This record gives sequence, C-alpha cells and structure tokens, in this order.
Amino acid sequence: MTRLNDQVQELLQEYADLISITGGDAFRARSYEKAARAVGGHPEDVARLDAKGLQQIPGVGKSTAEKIAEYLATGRMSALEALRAKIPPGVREMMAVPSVGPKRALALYRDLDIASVDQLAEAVRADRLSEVAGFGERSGEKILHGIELMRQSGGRTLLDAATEQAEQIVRAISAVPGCTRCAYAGSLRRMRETVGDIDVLATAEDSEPLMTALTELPYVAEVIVRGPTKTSVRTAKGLQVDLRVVPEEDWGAALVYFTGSKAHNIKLRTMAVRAGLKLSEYGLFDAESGEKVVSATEDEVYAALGLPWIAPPLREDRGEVEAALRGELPDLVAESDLRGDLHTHTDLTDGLATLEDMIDTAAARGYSYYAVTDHAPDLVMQRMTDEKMLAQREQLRGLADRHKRMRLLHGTELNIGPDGGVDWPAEFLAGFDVCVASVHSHFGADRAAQTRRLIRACENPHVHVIGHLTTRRIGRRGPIDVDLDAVFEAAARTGTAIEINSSPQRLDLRDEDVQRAKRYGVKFSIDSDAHATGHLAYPRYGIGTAQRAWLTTEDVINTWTWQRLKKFLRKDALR
Ligand code: DGT
Ligand code: CA
Ligand code: CA
Ligand code: ZN
Repeated sequence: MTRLNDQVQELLQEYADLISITGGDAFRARSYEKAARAVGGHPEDVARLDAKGLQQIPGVGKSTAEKIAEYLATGRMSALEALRAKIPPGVREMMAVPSVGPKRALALYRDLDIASVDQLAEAVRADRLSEVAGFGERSGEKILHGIELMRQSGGRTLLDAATEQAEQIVRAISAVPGCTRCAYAGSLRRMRETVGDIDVLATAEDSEPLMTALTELPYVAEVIVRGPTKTSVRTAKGLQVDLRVVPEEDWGAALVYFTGSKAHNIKLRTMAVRAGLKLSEYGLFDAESGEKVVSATEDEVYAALGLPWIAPPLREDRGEVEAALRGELPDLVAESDLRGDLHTHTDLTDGLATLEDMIDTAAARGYSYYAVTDHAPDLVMQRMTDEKMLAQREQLRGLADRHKRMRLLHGTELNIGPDGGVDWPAEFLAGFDVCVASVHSHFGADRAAQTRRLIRACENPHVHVIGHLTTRRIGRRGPIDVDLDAVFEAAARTGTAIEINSSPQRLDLRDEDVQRAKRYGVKFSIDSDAHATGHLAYPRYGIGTAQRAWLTTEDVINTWTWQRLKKFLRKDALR
C-alpha cells in the first residue's frame, strides 16, 4: 500500500479544511479536497513522481504539486503550517468530532468563542448552540454522541494506519547492524480492529544501536522512555511505539508474552506452572532450579506447555487453549485463500478508478473472479440509472477476455429501503451476476423495524450478500440497533451470505458477531468495498476479523471455486 499517498491525502484534506475554517475561498478549498482524494486513490506512489509527474494526477495543479514536492523533499508543507498556526489546537480537535466538521467548528469559535471539545460539550449542555446559525434542534444530541464516540475510541488507531507504521518500523530496525530478528507483536499481531500502541520486538546482542535507531526515525516526535531493554516513543501522529530487545535464545518466550493477549498469557502461565515451568516476560524457566529453558521459537514454548502453536488472532482466551488441547484448532482462512472480491466500485459511482484500472489491479492479485458492484439508484447522490448500469454491463462483457484467468461478474450494491425492499424490480435484478445489499439510510430506525428490514432483504431471492450489516464506522458512528441473532437465522435459512467488509474504517461485521453468526451456519464474503485500486488490498484486514472469528475456507464463499460459488449464487433455485 502507498502509505505516502495516504499521508499526502490527509495533509491536503487538512489544508482544505483549514482554508474553509479560516474563511478562505470555498472554491480553493474544494479543489484541494478533490486533489486530496485523487492523491489518496492514485495507484502510483507519489514518492516516485517529480513536479511534472505530480501534475499528471487528475485534480492536481501546479501549486498543489509544489506543496506535495515540498513535503516529499523536506517532510513539511509550509503553507499548511502557516494555516495551522492561525487555528487554536482545540478548534482543530473540534473539527474532528463526527457531526461537527470544519465549517461548524469555525462558526462555534467565531460566534460563541468555543475553543475546545470540553467547552463544546459544556455549551451543548447549557443549550447555547441554538444561538448559532446552522444548528438544528437535534444537533446538540448528535454532537454529544460524536464526542462520546471519539472518547470511546480512546485514541486507538485503526488497523491499516497501525500496520503500515509498524511495517515501516520493523523494516528500519531490521536493517540495523546486529539485529538478528524483528517483528511486531501485541494487539496488532492479533489483528484487533484497533490498536492502543505498537509493540515491536527484536533480538540483538547489543540493544543500544537498535534503540538509537528507533529514537532517530524521522517520524518520531517524542521519546517517552529510553532504556537498554525497552524504549518507547511517540510518532508525529501520536501513536506510541514500544521497542523491546531480548537475547536471541528468548525470542520465542518474549514473542508469546508480548503478543498476548493478557488473558491468553494468564492461561498459559497456569499451564506452565502445572508443567513445572515459569513463563514471564523474561523468558521460560524451570520452576525448581530457576534455570532458563531455551525458547528460540514460539513452537518450542507451546510445545513445552503440551500445546500446538496457536495463531495470534485466536489468542484471546475464547476457548483456543481448550480447543488446542483437544486437537481441534480451526484451520484458519488466509488471505491467499481468497479467489475473488464481490464488492467493489468504479468511477461510474463514487469510486476513483476506471473499470479497466480496477480490473487490472484485481487481476494482478491473482483472483479467479471479480465483481463490480456500483451503487444502485436509490442512493440518489450517485445518480445511477438503468441505462448507465446496462452500459457498464456491456463494457464489462467486452472486457471478458482482458484477463484470461479472471472471470468478470457484473453486480451492484443495492440499498435496503426502510421496509426491506431494494432499488429494482425482480426482472432487472435477475440480470446481475451478484447483488450485495446494504443499509445506507434510516440508521435510526428502531430495533424491530431494523430487524424486519434486514430479514426481508435476506429473503429476497436476488440478494446474495448483505453488505456492512451494522453500518458502524469505527470511532465515528455506532452500529444500528438490530436483533443480530434473528438476522443470522434468516441469512442461514435463505442462503444469504453476510459480508465481512474489509475497509479498516468499518470492519463490519465485527469479529465476535461473526463468530456468533457462524454458529447459525451463516456463510461470509470477505470483500474490499474498494473505491480505489489501492483499496483492493483491504481484504488482509477483513481476513484478520475472519481469523479472530475462527473461520475456515468452508465458511467463506469467496474462497470457493467459481463452480461452487455459482451454485451458491443461484439461491432462488434452492427453494
Ligand atoms: P493494545 O495495545 O491496547 O491494543 O493491546 P495489547 O494487547 O497490545 O496490550 P499492550 O500493548 O498493553 O501489551 C502487549 C502485550 O504484553 C499484551 O497483549 C500482553 C502483554 N502484557 C502486558 N501487560 C501484561 C500483564 O500485566 N500481564 C500479562 N500476563 N501480560 C501482559
Ligand atoms: Ca499494544
Ligand atoms: Ca505496549
Ligand atoms: Zn460499497
């Protein structure tokens, strides 16, 4: 993934926000916003482009290109820093509250002198918001909810940002002379949906050069503690990184310990005691003599406890140790098992890339089938029509031989209406190879209505997959209120798959609910919901959720051969 593109996207987006918040030209703000999205979705790494090359990106003009080039050369964007200096940090934090945004943050600051999130919460409770234009009756409630969500996520970092940062650091530390092993551990290795901090583990005889290298990384903003066994730093984005360096012979024990989870560790420690051993962050020891037992690999540690190796996503003390003892650990689905993607978008709706570019990128992933599922007409802002959809189908059929080994499927992402109906009548739906159906509206409907709505969508013979079932956005929007068990029952009964949406902002359905759905016999589709070519790599995160839910290839329809998937997609023929 092109991490630098994402960084530049964020900076340009912030620049656009700051232009509008400081009362700048709305047109300029919009054009930077457009450039931000274009850079984020650009398939080529911006680091490899010069000023001319940058201007080839649609929406990137001369002055944007100059700003990007400056950032690439110096790590700074001076125009952005100048604008930042004009805004109190508290106001910038307010902009990040879901349902506030830059314009309203500015209005609150200008009209009510509110300059922090705390002051904002206070003003809502004192009912002062009605004095400002643009704040309706329920605004206060929504803002408090947004602040709540922001605080609940408690500064945790999304999986993609954390993974990219951790990989960058592991590469840098591995390259230090004397470093013999290096990997990340902690919740990130367990593929939790968000991480509190990044735990990096390394082996070396002398830890000194490794610790120094960490503190000197260009994106490290602050050194929290520095010691011979552990050094903690904070990155420019506020993410904490702990680096621990251990002797090579302790690698296995240390990796088990720092991968966690705490609950899994506690379970292992009890087993160690029974085996006459002691397992701690300092290694594996004989309990009686206190002598160190060499534990160079995780395999050796688990074997000493009478266990097979347990995959990190399972290490949550949710029955994995018991299953391991019975020899019943699941054969977990892996990213390499995926044979296709069943939920993707193009620039016909809100995607950034053309049909051809998406298809070419998918083919390079080695898929044997690939579905294009642009939005259906009820999502009005996407301006879909029957004609456009049919024209896309023609275009897609015309590309059938472009990649000999990848079958192209024409699909759509339908909108599940408030009563459970979808965009098109049965005859039109029958023309698609695959239909994903998702909730994109009426998030606030009550539990009974939401449940009925989703069950009805499952019962539609043309709906194959329910997309991002709960519609949550991690740290920004909570899940809809729905009786999941009733929906799982309906999905299993009707042969409707439930999506594991791999977008790191969604990861919907979440791991524990997936595990519960599996008990009903529900099948899953691990999809990217890609809106740009780079997003086609997202399934690595959805796979993390699937592994944490104990799924095997048997549970995941897009690991199946086309022959088998084809039968599953003929759900109406089943009844
Ligand atoms: P996070 O960072 O909040 O997303 O979650 P983790 O699991 O990465 O937790 P972290 O960074 O505090 O610690 C990394 C691992 O170290 C953790 O998964 C297990 C181990 N560990 C930390 N503190 C304790 C403890 O008090 N007891 C035990 N048994 N293990 C611990
Ligand atoms: Ca951690
Ligand atoms: Ca930690
Ligand atoms: Zn979608």
